[in-house]
Amino acid sequence: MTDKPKLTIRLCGPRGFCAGVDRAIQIVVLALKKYGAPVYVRHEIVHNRYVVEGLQARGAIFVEELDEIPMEHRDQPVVFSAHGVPKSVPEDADAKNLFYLDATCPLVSKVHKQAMRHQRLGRHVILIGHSGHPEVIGTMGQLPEGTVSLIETVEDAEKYQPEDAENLGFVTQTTLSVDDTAGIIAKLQERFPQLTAPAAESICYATTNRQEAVKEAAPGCDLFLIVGAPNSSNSKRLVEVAERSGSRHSLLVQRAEEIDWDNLGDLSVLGISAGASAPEIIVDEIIDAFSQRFDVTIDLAITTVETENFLVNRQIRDVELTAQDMAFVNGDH
Ligand code: 0JX
Ligand code: SF4
Repeated sequence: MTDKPKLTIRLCGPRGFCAGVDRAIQIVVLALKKYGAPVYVRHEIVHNRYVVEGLQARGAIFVEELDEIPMEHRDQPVVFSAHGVPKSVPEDADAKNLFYLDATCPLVSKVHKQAMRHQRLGRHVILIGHSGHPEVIGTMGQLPEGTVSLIETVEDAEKYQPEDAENLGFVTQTTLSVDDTAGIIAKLQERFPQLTAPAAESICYATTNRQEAVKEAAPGCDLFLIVGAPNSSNSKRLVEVAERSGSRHSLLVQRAEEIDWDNLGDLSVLGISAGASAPEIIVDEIIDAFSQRFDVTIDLAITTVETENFLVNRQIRDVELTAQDMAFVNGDH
């Protein structure tokens, strides 16, 4: 007999690392093995402190701009983060004679290509996304200034005044709310019936699947915890989805130690998921913390199984990872 209160945890699947995150972390680990420390990384490789600190411990140095790389280290590699970079960044790296490995997710690169395609075909590009996010900066930076307009909300879509309403094409950030984005696109299409969609959906499979699983699990939850960082767009969208889909409350949490146990309210059903940049080891840590205080039953809420896998850059495919490296790359260690 246990005197702990009963708690059902609805554990969503898919959750946590996506193929693009897995690949990006692998690129830094492989570069460290092949070229030795330090390896510079422009921007957080993915938006997660645990991952960043783990890589720092292995010899990675994080910078926001290439100028921060000291002269004496300019023969060491620099990795561009999973979120993508404006065209000016590889150009600047070439000008500085830096050796770079691009860890931009292939699905972000695909959006870049779609944006460039619109432009090549004479369309003004509308990018739906969040101002200031590195992916938005990267996608806008594929195109000459003045050829792309950022739309963040339905209100922006209502107010937008294009120069030529007959020649418009859109793309989106990969990590947006599927439902909010559909609303923005519907408004734009209503106003500009000639608006051309990208050849393939911009919101990626991982974003879509994680939102779908949270949607399914949320009704009847007293609380939904999303493991992720405050600067992680896809994780923040999961918090919104949980609340809109019927969880009484929803919170973003980076580590178990952040949980405010005295203010969780009455709990009998707890939903848990994790953003695409959140390692599974932190999900485990949080479940363990609940198990110490509650008599926990885990209900898996699996909506699909993902099999995507993206190859790393050619230059580092010859390097082998140990079991311990693999555990880190997969977020299990
Ligand atoms: O803030 P985002 O969701 O774009 O990035 P995060 O949290 O690092 O997730 C992984 C990278 C996603 C790129 O599309
Ligand atoms: Fe790629 Fe999507 Fe993962 Fe971003 S969230 S890294 S676009 S798979």
